[in-house]
Amino acid sequence: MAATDIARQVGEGCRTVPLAGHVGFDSLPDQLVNKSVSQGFCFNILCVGETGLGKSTLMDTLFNTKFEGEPATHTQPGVQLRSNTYDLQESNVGLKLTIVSTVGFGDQINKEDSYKPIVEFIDAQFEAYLQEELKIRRVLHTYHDSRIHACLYFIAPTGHSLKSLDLVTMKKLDSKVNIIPIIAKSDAISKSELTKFKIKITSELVSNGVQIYQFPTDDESVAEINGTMNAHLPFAVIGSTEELKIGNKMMKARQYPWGTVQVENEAHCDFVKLREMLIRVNMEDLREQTHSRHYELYRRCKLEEMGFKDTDPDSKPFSLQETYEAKRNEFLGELQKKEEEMRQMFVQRVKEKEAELKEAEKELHEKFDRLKKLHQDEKKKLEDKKKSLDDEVNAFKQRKTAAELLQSQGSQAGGSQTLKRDKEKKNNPWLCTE
Ligand SMILES: Nc1nc2c(ncn2[C@@H]2O[C@H](COP(=O)(O)OP(=O)(O)OP(=O)(O)O)[C@@H](O)[C@H]2O)c(=O)[nH]1
Ligand SMILES: [Mg+2]
Repeated sequence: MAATDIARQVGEGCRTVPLAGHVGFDSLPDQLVNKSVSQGFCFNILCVGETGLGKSTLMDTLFNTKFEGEPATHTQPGVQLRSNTYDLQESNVGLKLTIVSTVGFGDQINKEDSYKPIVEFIDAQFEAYLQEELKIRRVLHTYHDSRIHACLYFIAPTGHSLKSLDLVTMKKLDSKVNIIPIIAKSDAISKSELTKFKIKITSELVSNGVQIYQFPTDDESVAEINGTMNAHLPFAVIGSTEELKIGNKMMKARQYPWGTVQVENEAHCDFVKLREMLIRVNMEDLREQTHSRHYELYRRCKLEEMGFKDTDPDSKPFSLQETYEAKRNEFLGELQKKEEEMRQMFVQRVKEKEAELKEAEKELHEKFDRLKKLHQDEKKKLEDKKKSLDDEVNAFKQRKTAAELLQSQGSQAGGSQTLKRDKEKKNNPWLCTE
């Protein structure tokens, strides 16, 4: 490279200076590559699709391995996300691959909230990254970035049109993640139907304003292939880990009684196109778009929600300190307001309780007075009764004394007559006394 070629001009005030010889900063790109390779890469794929649509099989086929994972049942009460991370190595490049798969998607009768766990999962990964970024001691170079870089949306090979669940879910996700729609198990649909199905899906996505990921065409080296591939979306894929001998080569294929479908045959399906676009050509762009577009949007909304702005109403730069102070004052104001409300409520409650207690006290007093009066009446009645009984007893006693007196007088008179009769009986034993 000529010395003059190396010269750079930055802005108006910069001078172009020719170099007299080799300096060495042309190795900067190599330094970057070496650093990146030694640090390793990470890539996170989210597979959204109904149970049994071939998500796990496609991942196994894409990465030419067998990842763990049990098939899901159709009896899940709601949608869940299952995440697994693997360390992969190809040549000297290390890749931390995370595969997140939906479990139970489309299995519920009411599918209204099916997209929510997916949106929440994506947001949670953004939030974790934002929290790391906002830390005083942040270690972003060793941080395991779990943000979703690509969302493979599995469309059932119905041959008709997109289900409303697909449209709703994709619409909710399109501002958060790079969506690559794929027609799953495309061996279940005939070639002519597939062409119509692709057109139908594309027109439905456009008419519903769903933004799917477009392979970038701004880089000259990949503009042509990416432009061609954009026209092939959604890719119709087939997955299989089974290897069959075709000709004299072992190939991934699915064998049927009437023939064999070759996964890597472009005349049979778009698997190779998907692998090329997702892994070999655009992996870095997907990572970049996730950071610069989707995460940036999340971060902006979140920080604005927290009260941070870049400029104040007079277009002056907004200082972090001022924002913090303003937010703190707002928070303290709200706290005071809440405290005052609680105090008022407490006073009100105390007053109510006091009134209730007073009322109860009054009722008790009235009851006491009533009972006291009742008691006095009762007492008076009893005293009257006692008095009348005493009088009766006295009268009885008097009558008794009089009767006893009479009796004793009577018995004295009766006694002298008996004596006279005894004497007569002695003298005359035959005298009858009766
Ligand atoms: N015809 C056909 N069958 C496929 C294809 N891919 C996978 N299958 C079969 O579909 C069945 C389910 O595949 P999985 O990969 O377990 O599906 P999944 O989406 O991971 O299922 P869950 O994890 O249970 O939701 C298996 O029997 C696969 O062999 C395909 O491209 N075409
Ligand atoms: Mg699975």
